[in-house]
Amino acid sequence: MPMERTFTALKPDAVKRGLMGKIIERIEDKGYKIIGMKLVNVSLDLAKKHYKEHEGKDFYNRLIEYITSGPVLAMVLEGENVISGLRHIVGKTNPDEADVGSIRADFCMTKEYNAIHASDSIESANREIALWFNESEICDNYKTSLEILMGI
Ligand code: FUP
Repeated sequence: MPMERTFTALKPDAVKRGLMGKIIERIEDKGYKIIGMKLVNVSLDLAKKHYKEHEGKDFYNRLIEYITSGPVLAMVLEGENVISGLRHIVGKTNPDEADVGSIRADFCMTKEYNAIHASDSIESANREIALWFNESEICDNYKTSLEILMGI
């Protein structure tokens, strides 16, 4: 099983609704290790770079307006297959289509305000981690109890 890193961000609706603790609890309960975490007022420049693949789409302007409308809790996670595993926990973009038990199904009503972003591939994860975090902000100098149990 490959040990991976991914980027995830709790969006302004999750921060403003007081859902940060509940969502972080799901991440920690799964066993993923949080190695970076900060509350960010997203600049227009960062928003455009983060969502560059969506430039030109009909929802793009609203998406940029929304992600810059309040703080975002940015995180870097580490774990076995964390990229696809976290996407599974997050659920499909549209909360109506997300599996019950996923974050988006349980906490969200619309795909515009869907609480959380999670990188969708190794390439995206590497790009997004480098975009949002400096190397000095990564705290991977500790072991979780699960890592100790697994002897890794
Ligand atoms: P996801 O990978 O599930 O976060 O979804 P996408 O990368 O496809 O889309 C990024 C964000 O764009 C979504 F979280 C919400 C927004 N979006 C819309 O507002 N309308 C759409 O039809 C699709 C995406």
